[in-house]
Order: sequence, then structure tokens, then C-alpha cells
Amino acid sequence: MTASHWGAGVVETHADRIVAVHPHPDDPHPSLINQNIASSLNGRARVLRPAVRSGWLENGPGGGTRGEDSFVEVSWDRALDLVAAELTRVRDLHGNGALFAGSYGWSSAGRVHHAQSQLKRFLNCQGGFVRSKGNYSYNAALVLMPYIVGPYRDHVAQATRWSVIAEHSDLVVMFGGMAGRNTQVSDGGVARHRMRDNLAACHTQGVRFVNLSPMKRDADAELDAEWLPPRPGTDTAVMLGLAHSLLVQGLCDRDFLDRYTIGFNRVERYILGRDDGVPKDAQWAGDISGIPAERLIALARDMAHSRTIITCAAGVQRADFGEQPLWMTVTLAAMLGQIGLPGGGYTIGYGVNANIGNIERPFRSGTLPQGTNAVDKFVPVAMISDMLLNPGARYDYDGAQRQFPDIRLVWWAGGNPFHHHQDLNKLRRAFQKPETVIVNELNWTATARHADIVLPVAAPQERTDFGAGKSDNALVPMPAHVAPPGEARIEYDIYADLSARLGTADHFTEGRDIEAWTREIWTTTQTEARRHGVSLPDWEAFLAGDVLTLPDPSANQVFLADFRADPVAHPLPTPSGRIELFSHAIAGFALNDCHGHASWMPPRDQPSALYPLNLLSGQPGTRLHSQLDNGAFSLSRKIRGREPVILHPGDAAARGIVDGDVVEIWNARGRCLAGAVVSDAILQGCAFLWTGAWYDPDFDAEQHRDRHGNPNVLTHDLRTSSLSQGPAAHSATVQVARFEGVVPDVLAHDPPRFSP
Ligand SMILES: Nc1nc2c(c(=O)[nH]1)N[C@H]1C(S)=C(S)[C@@H](COP(=O)(O)OP(=O)(O)OC[C@H]3O[C@@H](n4cnc5c(=O)[nH]c(N)nc54)[C@H](O)[C@@H]3O)O[C@H]1N2
Ligand SMILES: Nc1nc2c(c(=O)[nH]1)N[C@H]1C(S)=C(S)[C@@H](COP(=O)(O)OP(=O)(O)OC[C@H]3O[C@@H](n4cnc5c(=O)[nH]c(N)nc54)[C@H](O)[C@@H]3O)O[C@H]1N2
Ligand SMILES: [Mo]
Repeated sequence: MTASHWGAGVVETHADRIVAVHPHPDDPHPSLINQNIASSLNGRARVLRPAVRSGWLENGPGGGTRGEDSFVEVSWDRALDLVAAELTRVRDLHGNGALFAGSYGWSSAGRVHHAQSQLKRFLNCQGGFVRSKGNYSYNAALVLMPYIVGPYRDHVAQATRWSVIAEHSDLVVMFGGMAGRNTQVSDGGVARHRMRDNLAACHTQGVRFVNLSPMKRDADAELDAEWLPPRPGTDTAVMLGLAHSLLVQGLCDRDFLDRYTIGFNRVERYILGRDDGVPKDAQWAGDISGIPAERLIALARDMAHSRTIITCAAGVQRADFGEQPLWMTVTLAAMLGQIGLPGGGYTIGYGVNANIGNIERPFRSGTLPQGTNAVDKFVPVAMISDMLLNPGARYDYDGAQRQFPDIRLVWWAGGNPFHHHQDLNKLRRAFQKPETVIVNELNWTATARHADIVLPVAAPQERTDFGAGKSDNALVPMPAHVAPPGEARIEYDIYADLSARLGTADHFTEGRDIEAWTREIWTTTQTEARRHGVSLPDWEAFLAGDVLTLPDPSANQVFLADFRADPVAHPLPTPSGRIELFSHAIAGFALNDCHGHASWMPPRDQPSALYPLNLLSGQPGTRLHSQLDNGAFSLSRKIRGREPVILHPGDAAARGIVDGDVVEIWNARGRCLAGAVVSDAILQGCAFLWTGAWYDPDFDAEQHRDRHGNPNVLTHDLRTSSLSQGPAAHSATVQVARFEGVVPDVLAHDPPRFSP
């Protein structure tokens, strides 16, 4: 048995090697991502021994060029001596505030060995570090929603169940769709994939779906969804057009707005164009979005006359001014007046994982305690490049002015910024700034290649653990199936040895080895379970057994039903206790990129003669982000070794591109190769390149061309707005052409160059 973010699996070994991970028999729709595991774990890219960048080794901290120098393999003793000495040096000279260990990333499932928890516990015992705040998934929602409705994570957990939608809804209007491929995954694990059957039940019950997304397959074919593709970044305009149609057709629920919201009068003036002379009517919205005005007017009427739930994919906010479609989703739903009714209202983020609207955890499992961080400094997660490039500079975030720390040492465990961050050429420049970069990795990812000291670590199937997805109702045993390859080690043991060198062993280990901690964490989980009336087996029995399923705590929940029933007894945690369609707090920040109510701002990069296509870069169906990109299933979908890019037949023909061609994609920030998939299931004028192909820069080529197809060489690092500073990957424009040169080999799945 094993657990992963994309599901439980049954591990088959042969002669001390993992040869396959099979679907768990109880999972109705197991993810094929498991098919990557054996080939990836046994692949050429595994880090087998500790390695140090030659330029750093020869010239000391800061020497040489990250990403280009060769590596020198060293013994563990040598590597740990170097790390301990460097940590001590940086702390003595600059203090703990010069250490950055935000380490954003998904790492692997497994409660005990969670990479970030391990690193943070270790560094907290050393006096702390600068952390990161927020995420790449839905940062705009994390910052915005508390002002207008309440904490976003709570709302995701409280999302109306699909069983309720199947029974009560007539219409599901989906901005950004609800891509089935994304619901393979859930943070920490998903033992049973329920989404497909739950959506099928909606369809069987006659629920209609409308998919407002540039990609037709953002709604699975079985839903028979109507496809109304807006131009990327224009959802706020579409929603305003719908809102205008409601107003002028007299379909707005005034009672709801009066009782449950504040500030609608301001929004109404804006929608009607009272102050700027621009009515945000269906014609206006149609011109901006490309969706016919008549269709918007009819859809607004249909929404008002049906039990309608509006959904907005998390990805829609991963764009310029990404707060606006969120705020406008809430505004539109409030105007319909169905918030808190079964099957009505809105949810932001259905489809962002397997469990939302399907299942919840009755209680939290135990985790490795991280201790306390004595450094009280954070950086918004997607400001990593700006932070490294501009120490001491000021920036806006969440209504306050803040200052970047002066970072000398970066430590990353469990994430891949050279996959996840925008504008990778800028990140490469930023990564030259610190004196030392330490990376713990399974594989020679681009981030490992941009490090100075690389520590090889065990994979989930090579250590004993248990899975407990954050929103899943299962506990999954994860016995070690094989030993780590080469000299790769369990991360806890690495930190224990380092702590001994630094004189903090007792503090870090509390006298326990990893097995003792594992038992301790299981005991905590048992205690927590007992408090919820659940009795869990002892550790040995659990580890030798099958997936354990916990009771569903809220099978028929309806989002904001309490608030609707009694807004006085159950006020929202907003300043007014109501839904804030106008926020005095946000208006008070006087930002030019996020006003006091939802408003339309065109994306910064507009298609031009030079860069005529909108680039979209959503999550890949064949892997989790960059994880397992070198696995068999992920590789099976590549085109001549490159990541597929989906192009509309009209855009392809205009460029002489046919299906299967290697193409070059570029803009002023960078360029990459990719493999063309020509399909009319994408809106003309868009190119969709999956994220996660391991970045493979060719330093001899123009703009360090990436040979493999990583969209983040093309995306910008300007972020959503100065309110939330979230990543805005979906707002980029590019040009595409057939690649006429000799197609180079992709080297990203091979180890780097080593020197003796
Ligand atoms: N253009 C574009 N960019 C995007 C997105 C997009 O839509 N478009 N999406 C964004 C989103 S939503 C996200 S969440 C991010 C995801 O970005 P990341 O979470 O950084 O991506 P992963 O590929 O999951 O990286 C996890 C890394 O951890 C390593 N790892 C796994 N297990 C362990 C372990 O036990 N120990 C250690 N030390 N390492 C381990 C893996 O080998 C892998 O390199 O990407 C973001 N980037
Ligand atoms: N298989 C698999 N599943 C995953 C992941 C993975 O790596 N692999 N990653 C997981 C993670 S970390 C996250 S955060 C979630 C993300 O889940 P989502 O945020 O829902 O997914 P995305 O793929 O980023 O975006 C959804 C869709 O939005 C559409 N879109 C982009 N721009 C616009 C726009 O301007 N308007 C409209 N209307 N639509 C637009 C794109 O076509 C895209 O397919 O997925 C999770 N699920
Ligand atoms: Mo994410």
C-alpha cells in the first residue's frame, strides 16, 4: 500500500525494486498518475549522493554560476559539515532573519515525513527563519475573501455537497469550468475519487452545466455542458454583463441584498455606469469577452429563473487582477439571492481538488510538531524573485507597506520553484543573489540544479508513514517497500545529524528516533479519533492493514445556510457581519489595482501584433505539477519529447503548424519548444501549455531557450495586484511558430554534469 496526493495504490516490488503501483480496488476512478511512480523512482534523475556545486566549493559562498556549474559528489559527512558551517556563518554574521526557508511546494503525502514540517522544525530549533505566506493556488482568495465573506479555507471546507446540487440545482454556471483532470488530486491524499460519479448523478438528475472557459475540456464530456468561451481574463466583464442584465430585467433579489449584504448601491452605480458613463451591459461584456450579448442576456434570465449555483475555478484568479472575478462571483450570486439555499449561491474552487463538495475529514491527524519560529517575518509566497533581487525594498501587501528581508541563505525542501514560479529567467537572476542555496530533493530538478548543496532524500515508498489527506476521510498505511537508492536518506535523520553537529540534538529529537516519532504521531491521531467517537487500531495492525475510512462529518452541508437562516445569530466574520459587496477596508487602502468593489480592469498583456496569442498554463492531467514528469505516463503524452501545447486549427493553419510539429513559443521574457496538438476544443487566439515540464534551459540559445516546454519561461512575475500579490500565471501573451532548426535533445530528465 502507498498513499499519494492522487490516491492510494498497491505497490508491487521485485528484487528490491518497485516495479508497479496498481490502483486500489476500492477506488472507483483511480488516477493513472500512479503509473509514473515506478519508472520515476528508478529513473536516471534520482539524486544518489550529496553533491556540491563546483563554483561554490572552489570559490566559497556566492562563487561560480548557479544552474551552469558542474557538481561534485561528496560524502554525507562532508556535506553535513559544510551545511552546519554555512548555517553557523550566516547566522553569526546576519542573524536568523537572513535565512529563507519558505520552501513552498506540495512535497509528498505522508504525515510524518512531510518535508516542510521537518525542515521548519529543524530551523525553529536553530532560532528560526523567514517564512512564506499564502500559496500559488488561490492567493487572491486567501487575502480578499476575509474582507468580503470570510476565511477562504473555511469556505472550501463548507462547500455545498454535490449530492445537494444533484437534488436541488437546475443550473451550474462554471467560470473556468471544473476540469475532471484536476480532481484526481487532493492535498495529502484522496483514497476514493468521487467527483466523476457525483457529477454524473447531477447530469442524470437533469442539472444543466454551462462552461465559461477558453477550454472546452474544462468540463468533462459526460456533463454535456454548453461551452461559452470567454477571452482569457475577461470573466469579470462577463459577470458584470450578466449583472447588468439582471438589473435591467428586474431580476435582482433586492430583499436578499438588503438583508445580507452591504454596499450594493455603490456596485449598482458602477454596473449602470452612473459615474463613468459606461454601462456594463451585455453588449459591452460581449465586445470584451467575445460571448454574444444575446446569449448573456438569456443566460442571466435563465439563472434568475432557475436554482443556480455559480462556480469559479481557482485558476481564474491566477491572473492579472485575480481578485475581481472572485468578488464579482459573490456579487452576482448575491444579486440572484440564492446564497445559503440548497443548490444555489456560489462556490469558488470546486474542481481545485478531488474532495471539495464530496467529502471532509471528521478530525485532524497528528503531525510532527514544528515548534515556534522566533523570526516573525514573512514574504508573500510569489514574491520570491523580487525579495531576492531587492533586499530592503518596500512593497504593498494586504493594505500594509512592508519591507523585503536581506536573505543570504535559501533552503528548499519539498517544492520546485523552477517549475512553479513565473518568469523563470528572472528567477534565475534572483537565484544568483544569495550566498548559499541548499535543496533537499529526490531528483535533479531544475531547482536542485540551481542549488549549491543538494541533499538526496528518500521517496514516500522508501520510508514508513501514513497518509491522511487534509480533506479526505481516510487513513492510509504507507509501509516502506524498498530502501532509498544510493546514499539517499530519510530527512529526519539528516536533520538529527545536523542538529548533533550544531549542539541542538536534544531540542530537535526530544530523544526520539523517527520510528518513535511515527508512533507518537499515530498515538496523537488515535487520541483525536477517540474524541470523535472513532476507535483506531494500534500502529502495527494499521500499518499491516488496508485503507481506513472515517465517518463523513457533514454529508449534506449547504454553504452559508446558517447565515441565511439567521444573519444576526450567525453573522459572517467580516467587519459588517454581512457580505461586503463594497468594502470600506479595501477602499481605504486606496490601491489603484483593487478598488472598493468588484470592477473591470483589462489584463496587462493584451494580444498584439508581436504576441497575438493568450497563453494559458493549467495543471497537467498526467502528473502533479512537475512531480513524476519523468515517469512513463507523463512521457507517453509528450510530443517528440516536448510538452504538448494546444492550438486552435485557425491559429495553427495561419502558421503552417500541423499536429505533432515541434513549435517555438516566445515573448519578451523567454522562449521554449513544445509539441503541437491542434484542436478546436480551445478558443481561437489561445495557446494552452501544461505546467510542469522540467525546465531545460539551453544557455547557448537565444533567451536561454527551454527545450522542453515549461510555460513559466513565458509568464510574468507582476502578480495579481498589490492587495494579494498572488501569482498571475494565466495572463501572458505569446507568439508561436513551427520550429525549423535541428530539434535538440531534452536533457532535463538526466543528471547534471559532475566533476571529480
Ligand atoms: N504557469 C503556471 N505555473 C504554476 C501554476 C499554473 O497553473 N501555471 N500552478 C501553480 C500552483 S497552483 C502550484 S500549487 C504550484 C506547484 O508547485 P510545487 O508544489 O513546487 O510543484 P511540485 O512539482 O509538486 O514540486 C514538489 C517538489 O517536491 C519534491 N518532493 C516530493 N517529495 C519530497 C520529499 O519528501 N522531500 C523533499 N525534500 N522533496 C520532495 C518533488 O520531487 C518536487 O520537485 O505551481 C504553480 N505554478
Ligand atoms: N492532475 C492534476 N490535478 C491537479 C494538479 C496537478 O498538478 N495535476 N494540481 C492541483 C493544484 S495545486 C491546484 S491549485 C488545482 C488547480 O485547479 P484549478 O485552478 O481549477 O485549475 P487550473 O488548471 O489552473 O485552471 C482551470 C482552468 O481555468 C481555465 N482558465 C484559465 N484562464 C482563464 C480565464 O481567464 N477565464 C476562464 N473562464 N477560464 C480560464 C483554464 O482553461 C484551466 O484549465 O489543481 C489541482 N489538481
Ligand atoms: Mo496549487
